[in-house]
Amino acid sequence: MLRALIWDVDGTVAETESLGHRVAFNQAFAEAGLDWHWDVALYGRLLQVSGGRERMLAFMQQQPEAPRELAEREALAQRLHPRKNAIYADLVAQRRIGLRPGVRRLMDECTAFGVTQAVATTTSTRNVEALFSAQFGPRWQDRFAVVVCAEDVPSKKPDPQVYRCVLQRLGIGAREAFALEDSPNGLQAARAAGIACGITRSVYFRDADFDGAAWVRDDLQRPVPLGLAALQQGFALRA
Ligand code: XBP
Ligand code: MG
Repeated sequence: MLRALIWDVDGTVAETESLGHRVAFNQAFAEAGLDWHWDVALYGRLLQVSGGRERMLAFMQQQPEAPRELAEREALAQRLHPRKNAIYADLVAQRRIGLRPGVRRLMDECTAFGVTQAVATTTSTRNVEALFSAQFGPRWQDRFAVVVCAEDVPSKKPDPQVYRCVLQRLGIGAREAFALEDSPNGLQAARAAGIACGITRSVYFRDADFDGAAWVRDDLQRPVPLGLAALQQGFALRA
């Protein structure tokens, strides 16, 4: 029986990677006097690494002008990351990035039919707060029983830790949940936790391999199958 729908945030709820995080990284680099610019294609490759701080470290490994010592690179990433997130928070507060099609409808439908919702993301808490308060208002937390972010789990997707943590906090089994993701790393994380997962492909993952997904869609505009139990609960969602 479906008891909880678990949302990824970046790429799934909104196109935050291309329109938000990438832009914010570039601004943070420029402000720090670094001659680094992540264009759309490069950022797409860098997205193989989850986590903004980790992504910067992976990039620096291949940058001749990056600090040579690992400790220095880590210190630089540590310094840039909060600034990047502050820039990102400003961008989403201005509502420059909207929800992807069908997201609000599906969330509202879950609320109406009593399906618990949760968040499983590798982004920072502050980023979720910024996006969701801009889109849903100051009481956005009422929509979600559990929100697990980067600060809560040390290992990022594709590690299943974030999903295991959500299940534990909800007090439900993997087969009672359904995850929504946009990326192969996210799919892998959900599946490794034993959770069925539907894919709403974001711009960077249009051609990615989503083997093991319950279904793959370009967006959530049309009703999506969330399992038989959802139908029994009277969902407008269908297979
Ligand atoms: C999201 C991420 C995050 C964001 C940036 O992945 O990997 O790193 O790109 O956020 P997912 P931070 O959608 O799979 O959860 O800079 O706060 O890490
Ligand atoms: Mg994502």
